[in-house]
Amino acid sequence: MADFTLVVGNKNYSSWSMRAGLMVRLASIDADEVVIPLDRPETAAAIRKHSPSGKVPVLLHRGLAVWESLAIAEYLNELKPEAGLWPAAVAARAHARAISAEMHAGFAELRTHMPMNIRSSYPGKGMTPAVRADIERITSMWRDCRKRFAGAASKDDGFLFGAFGAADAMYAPVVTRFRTFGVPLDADSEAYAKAVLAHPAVAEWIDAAKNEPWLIQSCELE
Ligand SMILES: N[C@@H](CCC(=O)N[C@@H](CS)C(=O)NCC(=O)O)C(=O)O
Repeated sequence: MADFTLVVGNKNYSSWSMRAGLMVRLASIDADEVVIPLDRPETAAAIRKHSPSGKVPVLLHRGLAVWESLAIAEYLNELKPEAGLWPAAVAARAHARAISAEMHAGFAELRTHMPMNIRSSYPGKGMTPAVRADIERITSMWRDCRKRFAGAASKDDGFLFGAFGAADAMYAPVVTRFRTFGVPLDADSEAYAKAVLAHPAVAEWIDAAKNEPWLIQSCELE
């Protein structure tokens, strides 16, 4: 049994689980994984056994439960600062935390109208003026990060701050939503989306999502 356990929901539908799952992979810790299928009669009780908020993800470590995706990022960063979850430079680090917090707190229109569903394809659906505004804000942040911070990092693998980090994990489910809903992207955002999808931890999560047996009917659009 590993020292850590990450409790998540369906990999196909649970964007917050994906974020924490990617962060755990980045931190290179040995973690067991418990997947609790969402939207079933037994779901709430099963989650409550591990998570005081009644939500996933939750990271369990030596009697401690850490819930909320951003708190999990900070906990992993404290234990494994060498993993580079946040950028090394102070200004880049502040910016990475700000855009991650903006994701955590915002983009309700995008999240409502383009729900995460990795294995499905709904090109053209879900677009409204408010969703478009969310997409414009997100892609302008991506372009700005790439321009201001990625080139100045010690390593630029095509991600927001050079190397894949917690901020990229926060936006990875947005990238998969853009694919599910066939959202056309400008050239720089498309290059970033491709880099995210090609990252081994993201590719592994997507594969697992595609192979899950569960279906949540309310998340499947017509
Ligand atoms: N703000 C939380 C959001 C967690 C969240 O909303 N999780 C959803 C799944 S994506 C959940 O656990 N829902 C409970 C349920 O469906 O029963 C975070 O950042 O971790």
